Order: sequence, then C-alpha cells, then structure tokens
Amino acid sequence: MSEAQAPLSLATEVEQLLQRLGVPRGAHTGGELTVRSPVTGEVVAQVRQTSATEAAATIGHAHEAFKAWRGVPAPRRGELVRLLGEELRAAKADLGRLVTLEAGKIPTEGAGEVQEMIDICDFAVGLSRQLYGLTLATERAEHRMMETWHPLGVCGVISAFNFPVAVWSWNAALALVCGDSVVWKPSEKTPLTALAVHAIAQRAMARFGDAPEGLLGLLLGQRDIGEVLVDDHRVPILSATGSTAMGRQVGPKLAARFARAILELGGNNAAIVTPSADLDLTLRAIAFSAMGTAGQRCTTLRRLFVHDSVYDALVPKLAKVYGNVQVGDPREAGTLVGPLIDRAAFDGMQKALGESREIGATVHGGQRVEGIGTKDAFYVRPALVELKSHDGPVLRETFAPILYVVRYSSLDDAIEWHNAVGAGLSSSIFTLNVREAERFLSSAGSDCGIANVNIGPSGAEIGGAFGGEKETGGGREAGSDSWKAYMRRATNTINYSTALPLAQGVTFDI
Ligand code: UN1
Repeated sequence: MSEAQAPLSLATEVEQLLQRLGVPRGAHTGGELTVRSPVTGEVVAQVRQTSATEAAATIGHAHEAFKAWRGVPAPRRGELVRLLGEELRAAKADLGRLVTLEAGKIPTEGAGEVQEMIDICDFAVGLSRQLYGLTLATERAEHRMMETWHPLGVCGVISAFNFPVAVWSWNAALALVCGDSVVWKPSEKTPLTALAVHAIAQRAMARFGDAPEGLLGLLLGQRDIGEVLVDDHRVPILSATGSTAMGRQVGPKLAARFARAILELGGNNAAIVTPSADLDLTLRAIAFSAMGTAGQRCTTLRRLFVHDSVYDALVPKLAKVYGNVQVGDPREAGTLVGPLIDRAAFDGMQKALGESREIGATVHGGQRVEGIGTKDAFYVRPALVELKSHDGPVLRETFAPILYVVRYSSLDDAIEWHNAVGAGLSSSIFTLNVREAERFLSSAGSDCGIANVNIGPSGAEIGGAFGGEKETGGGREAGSDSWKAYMRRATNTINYSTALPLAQGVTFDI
C-alpha cells in the first residue's frame, strides 16, 4: 500500500503554478512587494516592484511599439489576440487555480474568470475584421464623406484585486485589435496573476513572430506606479477599475491633460422583487449575486427591495440560506463563500454592520469565521440586514457580503429608492409582469448601465457593453461598440469634382 501524499502547502503550490505558467523565479522572490494569500493569510511571494524610472521606460517602449503596431492590418492584429486566446485555453486550469490562491475565489469562479478572458479574445478576433466606419450623405455634388477609425496610442489599464485577470483582458484584447499598445498596472494585492498573464501573453507574442517589443507592458507596485501611468502624456487613454474614491483622483488628472478615461468604479447594485416573481428562481439568483465572490464584485447585489406581499415568503428562506451556506477555504469542496481580501475589508464590513444595528436593523450573520488559516485570513458569514427604511450604510458601497433588505408597497417607491444612491452600475427586477419589467427597463426605470429581468445584477457576459453611470464613472468595456473608445475617429470629406462648393452655400470668390 502506498502512503498517502501529504497535501501541498499553499506557498509551494503557488510557486509550482508560477513556474508552470512561465513566470521567472526572480520576479516573485526577493522583492519589496509582499504578497499574502487571503486563503490562509500567509506570505506567498515577494514581488519585485517597478521603479518610477522603469515605469517611464516601459511607457516609452509601448509608445514606440504603438507606432509600429498601428500600421499592422487589423485582421493581422487579431491573429495575435487569437494566439492569446489559445494560450489562455492551454493555461486555463493553472491560471484559474492561481486566481483562487491569490484572490480567494472559489475554483469555479477562478476558472470562470479565465473563461471570460478567452471569450473576450474570441470576440476581439471577430472584431478585428469589423472596425467599421460609416459612409455619410454629403450635401455637395461629387463629394464623398466617410469616417475612419484609427488606433489611438498607449492604452493604460489599472485593475482591481477582485477581477485580477479578466479586466486586463477586456481592455487589452480590444486595444490590441484596435492598434493600441497596452501598459497594465494591476492591484498591488494581486501581482502574481498579473505576472502569469504577462508570461502567457509573451508566449502569444513569440508565436506571432513580429509583434513590436514593448507592445504589452506591466508595472508592479503601489499607487505611485499607477500615478506614473495617469500622468504620462504618452498615454492618451486610461481604463481604470476600482473604487469611486480612486476615480475621483484619477478622473480630474486625466481630464486636465485631455486624456480619455474609461472609468469602472463602484456599484451599489439593487434588485426589486415584485409580487409576481418566481420566488425559487429569485432566491437562487439573489444567493449567487449577493454572496458569490464573497460580495467582492463591483456588480454584487447589495440592496434588495421586496414587495410586502412576498416579503414573508422570501426573506425567511433567504435568511436560512445565509445561515447554511458553506463559508471556508475555497480549496475545499462545497465552499461557496471564500475569504475577504484583507483586514481592511473585514473592518469595513463590521463598521457597516455596526451602523446598521445603531439604526435598528435586524442583522443575520456577518460574524468572523475563525480557525481557517492564520490570523491574517478573514472569513465571514455573509450578512443579511433587514432595514426599516432605505437609509444609513445602505446608501454607500461596502465591498463585502452584506445584503440590505427593505420592504416596499409601491413600485414607484422601489424605483425611487433604487436610483437614490451615488453609483449606477447594475440592477435587476424579478417579475413575471411585463408592465413592471418594461417600466424598470424604460427611461423612467433603473438608471444603471446594466438592467436585467429575472437574473441577478452580477455575472455579465462579455458580449454586452459593461459599465455604469453616475459615480460608477460612465465607462464602457468589453462587447457591443465599446471598441470605439480605444480608437480615434476621423471624418473625411473627399472632393472628386472640378468645382469647390462650400458647405452651407457659403461663397468666397477671390
Ligand atoms: C468587477 O467586479 O470588477 O458582471 C467586474 C460581472 C463580471 C465582471 C465583474 N463579468 O460580475
């Protein structure tokens, strides 16, 4: 009988994954940036940070690479993204696992995130033959008017810990087919997955053959390194995902130098459960979108408006699901709620729950789950908070698994409360009543960038444009015509006559 193999320690597994994914050892050992896994709280790497001088040089290389890349035909640029998609398919299991170990996502969500990268690559490959401009009616005889779309320049990407790899790909896959180069500053909490993605992308570049060096840059470090990207005039477009507070700093700086901003900031997403809702389906949808990813998606469901007539049929069942859901190490089978990213997230959650209690709310769950990993691992029971009115901490985004529930009796009130917060990312209504559904989707309904019927607010597909309004920042990424943000539009008028008619009938005879 062979002896049972001892399970790998987390740090060893991280090291083996990085090696298999092609990350050089020197990049994640001996550096200044300490990386902790939220799964156990243990230190798993010491990443070498990028200096400000190196960051400027990386941007410079990307700028030079852009000048070559913009001349490569778009379908050929698409070939690089096709190869990237192939490399991601080959690396899916390892990269998904690394997302689990570095960001704490349960395995199905880690793998799902890599799938989202593959999906956007497929989308972008098709797009590389569809960067269409219009031919427009001109008021002048024997003239032609058209618009052409040209590459823009270096596209900066600043991403957050909660989607450590997918957010880069939504931006990079589009930017690359659009003829831009890309410089990425990932969250300082998740540099390992970024290093792995960079290594994967380098393999795609090598297979492609003649992609200009410096086309894809990576800056690792704290906020000051991100600021280099924000301030550099050679970066005409910057896509930043993170908190509204971050957006408030970055947005004006970009505006001051007339750079284009794609901002994906906070969400305080809500759903309305109406009297006709299919309650079984609604319950499952709420569970995933409120507790999934331990409440750390920008699209997480945070506010629930439940009609009086179904409140008692739904909310006690929901409280039961909250009480029973398996919280724990995401490596263990059956876990649905993994760790919070760090102590600050835990403290923010406890603060919001304390404020809720002060205003008389009933709080189910929310306490720390002890005994998993070290003292630096933060596991919590997801919290369900029954509020008397739509007031207090519910009005702000707390990046943790808290679902606030409020009763309503008129849909007018529910829609008004729904829209009465700063953020405007994603939203849902649960109803079988077509009048209610259409009203919610109408100009007088949800004010968010994403509005759904009978599915939760999180877990969007890449085919649609992703982003939101108000304090969410207004940016759009991924599908539909989001690509237009990564290019500049030129309107061209061509005169093939022998006359020179002026627009608007103006005469100017010399
Ligand atoms: C984010 O949390 O930053 O719709 C993005 C979703 C995912 C993306 C979330 N496709 O939940």
